Amino acid sequence: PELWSDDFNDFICKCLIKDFELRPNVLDLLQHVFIKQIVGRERILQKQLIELIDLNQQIGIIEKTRHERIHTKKGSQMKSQSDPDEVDDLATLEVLDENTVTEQLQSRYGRDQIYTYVGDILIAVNPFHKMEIYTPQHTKVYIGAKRTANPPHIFAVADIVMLYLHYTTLIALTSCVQCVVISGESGAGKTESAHLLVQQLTVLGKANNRTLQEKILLVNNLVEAFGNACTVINDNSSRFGKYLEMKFTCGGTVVGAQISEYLLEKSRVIHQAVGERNFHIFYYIYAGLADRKKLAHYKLSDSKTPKYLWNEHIKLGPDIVSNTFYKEQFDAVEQCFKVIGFTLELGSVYSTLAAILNSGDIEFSPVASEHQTDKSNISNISVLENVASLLRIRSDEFQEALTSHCVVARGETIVRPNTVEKAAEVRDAMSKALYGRLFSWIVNRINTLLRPDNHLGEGEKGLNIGILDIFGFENFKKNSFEQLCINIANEQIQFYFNQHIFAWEQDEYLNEEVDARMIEYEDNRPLLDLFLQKPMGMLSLLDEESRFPQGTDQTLVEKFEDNLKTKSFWRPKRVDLGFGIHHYAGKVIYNAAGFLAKNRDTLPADITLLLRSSENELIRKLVTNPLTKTGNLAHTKGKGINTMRSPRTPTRTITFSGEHGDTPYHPRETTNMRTQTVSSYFRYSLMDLLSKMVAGQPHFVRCIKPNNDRHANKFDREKVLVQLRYTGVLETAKIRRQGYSHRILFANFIKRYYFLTFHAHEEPAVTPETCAAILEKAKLENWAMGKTKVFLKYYHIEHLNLMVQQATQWIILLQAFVRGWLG
Ligand code: AOV
Ligand code: MG
Repeated sequence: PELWSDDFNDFICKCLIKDFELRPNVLDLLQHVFIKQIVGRERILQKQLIELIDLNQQIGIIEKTRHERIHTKKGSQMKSQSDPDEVDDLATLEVLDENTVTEQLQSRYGRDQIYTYVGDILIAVNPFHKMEIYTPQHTKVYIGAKRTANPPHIFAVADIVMLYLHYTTLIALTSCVQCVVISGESGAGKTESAHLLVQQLTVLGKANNRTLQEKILLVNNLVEAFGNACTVINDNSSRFGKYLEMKFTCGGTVVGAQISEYLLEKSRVIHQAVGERNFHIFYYIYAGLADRKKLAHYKLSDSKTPKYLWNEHIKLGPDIVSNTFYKEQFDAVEQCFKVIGFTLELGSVYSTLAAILNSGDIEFSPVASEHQTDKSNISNISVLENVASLLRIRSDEFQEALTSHCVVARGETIVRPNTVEKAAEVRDAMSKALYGRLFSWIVNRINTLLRPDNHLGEGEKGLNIGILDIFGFENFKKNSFEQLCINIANEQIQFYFNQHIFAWEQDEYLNEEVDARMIEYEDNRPLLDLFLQKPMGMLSLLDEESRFPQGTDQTLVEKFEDNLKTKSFWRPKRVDLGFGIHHYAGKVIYNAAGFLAKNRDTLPADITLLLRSSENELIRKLVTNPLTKTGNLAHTKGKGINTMRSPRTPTRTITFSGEHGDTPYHPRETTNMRTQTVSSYFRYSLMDLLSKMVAGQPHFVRCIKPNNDRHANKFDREKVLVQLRYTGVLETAKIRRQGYSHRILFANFIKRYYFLTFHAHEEPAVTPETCAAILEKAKLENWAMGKTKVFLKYYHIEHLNLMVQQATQWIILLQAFVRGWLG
């Protein structure tokens, strides 16, 4: 046929597709037809083509051998139990029980196969040692390869996500947003997985702009220096939730990134539990500034460790300032700042951090006088002056704001003294607020610097891949308000997973009258209600009690006990202020001490006003500018924010929290400091996050922690089993084997795939028969037809998508080469 005509494309397309499973044959053909003719004409082209063919042949060979082992073109081939060989996909196991699944994971882990699929979900077992599976060669091998062609890998997830993204460019059928949800308990490997994904996605996103690629890679490092800390579970534990969105043009080139941060654990700034540390950045800056002989400039001393950094291990300054790792990290963080584009503000950032460190050392003493025992004084005025000079505020006003407060009564302003405890509270509240706002400011600044606007054409919305990495489920010896919030967030993510994997899918079988067995799964909805319902949920009760001036942590726990009548909540005996919750991931005993104060989280107006008068622009910004989130607030406003629609099944809704008509608000957008509480902000944050996720097509990565000791090569069966149970891995495997994870309207299916079977100019009728013809031609089995939709298994869609991709890729390639060859 005539070159570049529709018929020519059809011809090429068909010969490629026909031999899809035997790609080397196609390559022979190519070599035959093209290389011979190129010889002597275009040496460079020839070389390139051979390289490409080499690469594809390599992939093709691995593909062939692997292929036969797992999925054949007939679909999923079940492994028999007697087969000692491991499977890459648990959904293909013939015997699906806890034992077999754990055994599989264990034997794979023993062979350093940390990744395993459960259908389209990736399980990652933390190796706790450096693995040689993230090299540039691995990057290459996983690009555009069929999933079964290579061992399971996080890079393969990146590829699939990208593939989905490309479809949105071809035909805007699915949502333009892909969303990778990484879950698992603390220390399971979520943050590492998120890094690896971003790494692979920047390669796939062909960032032609090297600096942009570099910037995006550094974003995680930067925010983690400020938002991560050492806990007893994880030396690099995320103390905030992070949703990183990578932005792409419709052509698939990465052009920017945006981060949303959720619920930073600010209390860590002023206090850390036994065996834990403050946020990394404080140690980095302390050591880094010492290294540069700049401690004095920032009013720090190398012999006297700031109190906020004290813990049982480190009491002495030299331990930190001589730490070379910290120094290197400080240089690295500064490099991140500079590459991303922070410039003039760096000095102010350091001053703010130094001011926070110094604040912790301000001490108060009671003023001994007959009448006023509740008054306090600053014991070390020089420290206070240091903080004032770092913050560029007046020290006399600062002293006043710490040791007294204004009350407005009957139109009159009265100044009341602060007790020593109260003054220390104000000091700590300021430190927490400054840090929290600094963190948000950094995130906002990154978002401004990496905004994709300049790279997208007029009116071009672009495509979007979001990666969610939150703090994992935690159960310490002592659990406080922070753990409660963290665990509620995980509970919500688990709920979202259940909705997607089980509830919505099974509903559709009923609606479409498709015969499929229903899978039982653990529904954690009652638990979410326990926390989030209004007015009687835990967070509402907490807010209510926080509003009572006479409320105490004791009255709070009593209130919980009186109102929360469910098996999931109980009061353990012999634990003062204790209460227990049976979470999806296990039982946790909380201690309510400090709950009310932590929830109120008030920054006195006097301090705010004082900071607003700072001569430092950054400080002023932190307290005046409403730092709006990147979150799409408008999107949720007005609608009744608590119910979100599933994009796939418009009739289903997912309930987040509270009653209908609740109005979300952002604490930083309101000036009324009295009404906001951490829990109401938390509720809003969760909603904001979920509204983003629900709008996208999710992909799940489930991280598993093989042991509690962070040992390499140690697989604690019991530990793993518990995680498999609570994450519902077994049920997931069952539904992935029996169910149909993809449901596509006939018309959309035909629009997307007809050219695999029909001529480009043909217009096949929108009927189940046309769909069946396409599926049969692709040699797929085990699909089902509903009333309006085609029901496909996860591997069907992979197969089809890859066919389309290969076809289009090769067409483009051939066209390019022939064009070159024709001269
Ligand atoms: P997390 O994000 O799930 O915990 P991390 O991603 O921080 O857990 O992983 C904890 C540690 O496990 C890392 O610091 C690494 O030492 C190790 N690790 C995890 N994944 C890998 C991997 N693929 N290869 C090598 N080492 C790995 V938390 O943030 O605490 O919930 O709040
Ligand atoms: Mg983490």
